[in-house]
Amino acid sequence: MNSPFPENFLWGGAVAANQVEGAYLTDGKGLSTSDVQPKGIFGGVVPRKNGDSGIKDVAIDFYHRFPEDIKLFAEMGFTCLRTSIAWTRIFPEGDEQEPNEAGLAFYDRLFDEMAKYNITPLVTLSHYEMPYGLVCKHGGWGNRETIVFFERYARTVFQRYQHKVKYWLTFNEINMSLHAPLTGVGLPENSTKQAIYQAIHHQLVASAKAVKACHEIISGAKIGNMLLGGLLYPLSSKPEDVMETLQQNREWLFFGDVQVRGSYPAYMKRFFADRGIDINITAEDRAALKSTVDFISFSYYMTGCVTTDEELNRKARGNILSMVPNPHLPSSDWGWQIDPKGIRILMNELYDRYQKPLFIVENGLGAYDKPEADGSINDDYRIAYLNDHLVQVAEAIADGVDVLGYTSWGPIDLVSASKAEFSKRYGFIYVDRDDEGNGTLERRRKKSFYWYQGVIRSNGAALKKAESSAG
Ligand code: BGP
Repeated sequence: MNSPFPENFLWGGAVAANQVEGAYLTDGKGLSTSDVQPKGIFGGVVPRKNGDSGIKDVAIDFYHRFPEDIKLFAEMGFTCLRTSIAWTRIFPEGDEQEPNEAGLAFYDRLFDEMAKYNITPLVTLSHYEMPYGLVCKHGGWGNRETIVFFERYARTVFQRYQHKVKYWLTFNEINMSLHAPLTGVGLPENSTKQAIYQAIHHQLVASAKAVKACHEIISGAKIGNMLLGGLLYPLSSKPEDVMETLQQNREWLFFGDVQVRGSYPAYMKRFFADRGIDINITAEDRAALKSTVDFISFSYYMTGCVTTDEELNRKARGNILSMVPNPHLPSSDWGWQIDPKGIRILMNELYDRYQKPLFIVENGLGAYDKPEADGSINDDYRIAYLNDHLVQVAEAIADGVDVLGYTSWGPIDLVSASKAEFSKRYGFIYVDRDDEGNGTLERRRKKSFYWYQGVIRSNGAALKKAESSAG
């Protein structure tokens, strides 16, 4: 097909500090909420002392090997790399007055390396981690004071990297806090909805303050929010199901509504009242929320269905978002339903709702890869998945949606977020490591590496409309 992607479309991949860097206590880094969840965000807390082992402690050793990895990304033609800064490298406990210079210096080296290849950094301030010190000593985001600590951290990195980083994101998948309170807002997993929403409120204020600070400090910067694009369909055309779907979609769109529109949407008044939730919002908070994002970024992996049928809901309970499976879609090895058309629907919905540019900052297929006898990895399933999604991104662009770029999740194999597995691979680049942490960490190009290189080189013209993994 001819390229429907704009000339300056940013192509690349996305990683997160805690899933690639390793070096979890190196150069003065403090313990993060990710470090105390060695089995992932759904694997529980293991209070740990220095030296305990967990697969993320080394991850893929990006901390030391990033020059090799950036070179491989450049070989694929990346014009953008999304990564995050580990807050604990900069403020190890979270409440210090002065930053840790060794941590700041690391990201200087990383961004300089990217600049060598003209790779634009897209940097998340907080990707599924915060200083564990803030959780233990201050009660995480439940405490209003955390806004002050976060703003100090955000201003520090904006100052330091103002000439190197122009694209920023505030909190990764900010709407996940309801499902993973420790990871999202530094609260215990059994926290009440009241406590979680108050913490979320503090985080939304902090996000807006970061937007303001970014605009003040960095000329020409663009800063976005980051939503888990959890699009839900009604399972049936019953009006009850359609209404319930509207409500459940609002539960995650609420975050975007605040971050893009600068105030709480009207529907949340009833939502909170029905649940006996009473949020303390000060006049100062309301004023702060008025600093709104420049673009909307989101992750997209799957869609789900909503029903008011109690029996079906009972059966579905237990999966991450309590979604009911869609009978029309296949699933990945991990049971995530594959829905390429869903990304086009989601993009249209978000653009209709906000009229702000979108950035797809995560999308990909977690799958088992089996190296052949000669060591090659023929991941045609991954190529099919990505191809089909990108074809739908192109359709959305043709629909009129303004899109800044696309960074696929995990361009190099990394530790999975939900359960800290290594066997769930997303990469174009294979990393020799297993779930137990064995392996040489050697990097190898998979078949998808050359495929993505061709897609980027042709600015999307090499995508195949007919190929289909699903849907
Ligand atoms: C998103 C997270 C990522 C990433 C991805 C895939 O929710 O932002 O950090 O890991 O999901 O999930 P998983 O790693 O569990 O397969």
